[in-house]
Amino acid sequence: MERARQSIPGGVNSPVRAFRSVGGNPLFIARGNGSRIFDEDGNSYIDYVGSWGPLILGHCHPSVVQALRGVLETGTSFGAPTEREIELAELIRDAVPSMEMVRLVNSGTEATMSALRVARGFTGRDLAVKFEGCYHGHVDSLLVKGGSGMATLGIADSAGVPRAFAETTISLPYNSADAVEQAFAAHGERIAAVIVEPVAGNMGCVPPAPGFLEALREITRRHGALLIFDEVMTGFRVAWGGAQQLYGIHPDLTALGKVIGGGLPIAAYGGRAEIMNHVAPLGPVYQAGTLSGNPLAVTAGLAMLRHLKVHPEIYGRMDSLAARLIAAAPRGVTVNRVGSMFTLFFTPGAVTDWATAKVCDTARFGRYFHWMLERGVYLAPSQFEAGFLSAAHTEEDIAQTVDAALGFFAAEGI
Ligand code: KE4
Repeated sequence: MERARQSIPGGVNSPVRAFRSVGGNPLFIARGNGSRIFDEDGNSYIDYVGSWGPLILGHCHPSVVQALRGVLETGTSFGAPTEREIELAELIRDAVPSMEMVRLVNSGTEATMSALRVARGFTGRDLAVKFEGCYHGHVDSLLVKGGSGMATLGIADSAGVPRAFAETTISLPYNSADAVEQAFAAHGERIAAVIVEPVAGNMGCVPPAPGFLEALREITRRHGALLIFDEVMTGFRVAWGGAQQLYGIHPDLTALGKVIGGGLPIAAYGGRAEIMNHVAPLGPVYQAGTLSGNPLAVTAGLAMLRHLKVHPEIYGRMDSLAARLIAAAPRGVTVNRVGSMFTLFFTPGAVTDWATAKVCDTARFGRYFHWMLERGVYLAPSQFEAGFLSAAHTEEDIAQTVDAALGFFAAEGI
């Protein structure tokens, strides 16, 4: 860690990896296999981070490894169209019918940034609505927090974001359809899009309240704004067709990432053809990428998605294992779960938005995190993140995890 800090800010290439909110130094990981990761000291951990979602089949799944082996010596990148990019786009369209056209990019941030730009280009409007506690990558205009009132323009939540950028975003309480109505009443004709995590994962796992997504669909349609589902985390995770399949809502645009790359850098955005036809080279909205549709990443993504497609039973199995995992939670702890993504919140109250998530006892979460780590269980190093099961997790993994957690609850007297 000291050596890393000499060359890399905070010693990490992404802030959440630094263990800042739980204390201590991050582990340096040497390798992964199945449901486990191994640190440089040879310690083994049951992994509930899964690279923050991508590794739904676990580490080094044979189908992904074999597929990559098969293409390693055919070239790593050409900067030209390849057939397998079409195959991945077709597979995504098959799983997510609302994505009539798909553009591959390299990160979830690129996917949401591009979807927002297309929405602005298509509608000719500038404003966007997001929700507090939702994270859509480090897009300048989306790194904002809510203003004082429901309809006030956003305030930058990061240095380096110009006020003018922040003020193009209105940040509202998640699960509040009334707040969205108020924002549109005040700014409706200027709002290009509402972007939402259909199941929030970045304040911890927070499912949509009954009727919330339906309200977003109806309000945006009524005001001529677009509905963007940020399914970077939920895509192919909560169901084969993502949250939009689970809740039966058709957004205008969708952002995907994580799982579709099989652990390599791939993301995508897409939606109705009449909207996506505005993207260069067809239309006036510019978006590009040197490594977009990279042959190695596409190969890994195709292998993972094809495996998921022929093994739909994986979702049911992960669902029942996850249900067993969280059954151990005591009364003083609130658990939210959608399929194989879940969060234990150290608060007795329901967690339905950022206001109810942020009251969690984060110091207790820090103790929980380290207690579990010492017992070979690797959790997301923040109360405000989702945990993930994979197809590789076993009954023994669950039993070991539950045993360690029960020990913590007893030690803390909850
Ligand atoms: P990336 O640019 O990190 O690939 O994706 C950004 C993103 C967009 N949308 C959603 C719903 C996301 O969850 C993310 C990224 N998620 C975080 C963890 N919650 C990635 C971990 C990190 O930042 O290192």
